Amino acid sequence: MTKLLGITVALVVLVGGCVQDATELSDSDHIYNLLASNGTVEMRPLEGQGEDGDGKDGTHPEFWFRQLANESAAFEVILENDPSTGICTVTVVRNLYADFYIDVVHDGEFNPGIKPISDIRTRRAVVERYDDVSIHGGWVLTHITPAEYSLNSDIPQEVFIQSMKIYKGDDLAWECDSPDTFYDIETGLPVIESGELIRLEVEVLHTNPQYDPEFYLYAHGPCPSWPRHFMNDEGLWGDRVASDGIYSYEWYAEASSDHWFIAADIIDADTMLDQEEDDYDSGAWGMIALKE
Ligand SMILES: [Ca+2]
Ligand SMILES: [Ca+2]
Ligand SMILES: [Ca+2]
Ligand SMILES: [Ca+2]
Repeated sequence: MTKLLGITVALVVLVGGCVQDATELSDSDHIYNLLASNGTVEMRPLEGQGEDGDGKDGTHPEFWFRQLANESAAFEVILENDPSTGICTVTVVRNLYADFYIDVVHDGEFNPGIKPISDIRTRRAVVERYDDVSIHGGWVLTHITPAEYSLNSDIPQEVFIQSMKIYKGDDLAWECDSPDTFYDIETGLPVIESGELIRLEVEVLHTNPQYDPEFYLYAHGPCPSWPRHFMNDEGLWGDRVASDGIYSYEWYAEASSDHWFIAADIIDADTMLDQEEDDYDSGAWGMIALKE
């Protein structure tokens, strides 16, 4: 049975004038509080500035970035089975309202158009209840899937991420070819050390290509100078084989005080080639990468 949880976090609840302590919360409340406090389930909004691409031949915008319009901490948790069994699969859903600033006029001036973004971010998780109920009623996070970013507007989504691989040097450190794949949070997440040579390889799908290039693809992560860099299939910047459908970006991981979030972010060329039309079309996958 599927059950929707409220979006308000309540560590103590008032019932009939009495304050109940955390041990009287329901399993649903405990699971929500666990997920609200665990950074591993974070789904970052991929906002802010970054590298635009080569920027010189006029085929890329002069500037683009997403700016959050309304980012509350609220999210929705859908329980996929009865938590009384002691193990529960959940879906975590978080909306994203933002503006897509895009400037395609290469005149050295920032004179953008703005396209509205309405996205939904989804990831699934497995939680298990242990005997020690002192924290979150005994509920512990054990597995997560990647976060998947999809359009939540009337515009049909035509661009999709199909796979992600993270290499450390020449060694494959993490891979995913379905956003429904669960990863053990102790042993299955990518772990990255500052200064390591990282390569992200991505495969994508465009269901209705109209332009050449068909889309623009970006890596988000602990990259140099900007948190976002253009990915290519032209044998450049770490791309091992040109024109094989595998897009790449390679970099030395920047230092960070927090865990990283690595995402592959595809934007339709139709969105990127003008700054007037209300046609934002994008998809992304993102995964937490633990700091070693
Ligand atoms: Ca301009
Ligand atoms: Ca390639
Ligand atoms: Ca367009
Ligand atoms: Ca489109």
